[in-house]
Amino acid sequence: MTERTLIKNLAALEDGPVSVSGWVETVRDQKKVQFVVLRDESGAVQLVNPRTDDTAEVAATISELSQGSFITVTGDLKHDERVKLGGIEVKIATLDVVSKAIPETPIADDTSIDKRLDWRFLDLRRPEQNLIFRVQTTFEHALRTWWIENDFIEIHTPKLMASASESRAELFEVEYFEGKAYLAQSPQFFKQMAQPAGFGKVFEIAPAFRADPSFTSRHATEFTSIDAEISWISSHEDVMNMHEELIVAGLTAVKEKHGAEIQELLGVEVTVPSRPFPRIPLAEAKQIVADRGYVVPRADADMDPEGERRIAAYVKEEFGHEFVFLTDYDASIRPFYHMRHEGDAGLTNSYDLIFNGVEISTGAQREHRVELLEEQAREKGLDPEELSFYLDFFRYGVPPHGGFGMGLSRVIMLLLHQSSIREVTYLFRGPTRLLP
Ligand code: AMO
Repeated sequence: MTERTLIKNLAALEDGPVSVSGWVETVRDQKKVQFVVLRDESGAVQLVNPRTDDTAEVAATISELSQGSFITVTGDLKHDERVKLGGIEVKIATLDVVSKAIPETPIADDTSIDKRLDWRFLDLRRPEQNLIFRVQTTFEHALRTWWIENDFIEIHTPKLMASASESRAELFEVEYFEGKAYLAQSPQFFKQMAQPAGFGKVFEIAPAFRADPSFTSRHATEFTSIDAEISWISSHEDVMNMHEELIVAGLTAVKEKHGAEIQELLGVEVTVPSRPFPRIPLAEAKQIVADRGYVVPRADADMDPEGERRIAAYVKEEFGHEFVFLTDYDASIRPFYHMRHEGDAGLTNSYDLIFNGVEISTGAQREHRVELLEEQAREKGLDPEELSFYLDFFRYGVPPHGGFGMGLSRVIMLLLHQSSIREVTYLFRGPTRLLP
């Protein structure tokens, strides 16, 4: 038997016998000839069956063939420039229906996202979706490669926690034998633990959970968090430098491997950003958008989504850049573990990274002096007793350190100009979605 060839590899073969397997995308059942478009994980090809006495059996099978069925076909590959789909065609010799699909497909391309998610396994058959997850694979692989080349250690922190990892808000509580546990909102405390542990530089790509009841295009209740934490920094500037290098490595790989296909299927040009990315202190950013006609609602608050869009538009116009670091956030809107400015305790050594108008990441230098850390925790209404396991990390010697957390699906959404993280999450989790 001829071995299976992936459809993307057919074009490089000479005319002759081949075997292909995949699912039926379309059937054109004509009087004199039948056409089937067959798709697999790598592409699509046209299969042809001229109706003759010899091919009557195959013809009958094709007439019955439902869209979506998985089939294996052997036949003769022929290069023919007239064939629109890739200039090749397979003339069918045998057709084996391996798994039949119910003929009425529950979704179409114009079905609402919510219904498409109900049938995600069918939705994912679209070539655009397949591309999104190949891009994600390349992006993650490039980050990992960069980290490994730069001597980072990969860690896997537990997702079952005894206490909140970010704040008491948006916390999932689960029964845990006689007591309670909480799902990790981020690996924050335990990636920091690697610093007194003497690991130097660490990273993790893992799930994080937030009991966030909102239905925006950028929030999920479970998401993949990309985290890094490094020792011996002088300020958050060092964290931003590492963050930039990593993003450049990720997007360079994506552009090289998928740039042409992303342009063709999604109409998006991938730009590898130049370094350094623009940096604007938050207060200045708010002033810039105010001068351009939009006042961020609360003076003491974070940028709101409209503010993020506007500052991104300014940066694009002014610097031709899709990324901007907003820096030096007020201590009042940052967690207790962020280090404050030397000489101005109202500001933190922290940043948010905005990509195409949406926050993708938060980073900071951490406070490593335990007395200050305790004081800042108390200031935020936290009980140092409850945090004692964390505060202990800082009592036995610890280097200055910092890091960031970045939402994977936000990066992919903004990179590929998708309307929602639902489109780029393999299986989305939200307040009303636990299936499939
Ligand atoms: P923060 O809470 O800002 O910071 O989260 C970091 C990044 O994670 C992503 N993110 C989300 N993505 C989808 N759905 C959500 N509900 C959601 N919440 C957050 C965003 C966000 O920018 N420990 C700090 C990071 C650090 O300082 O190292 C933290 O978790 O892309």
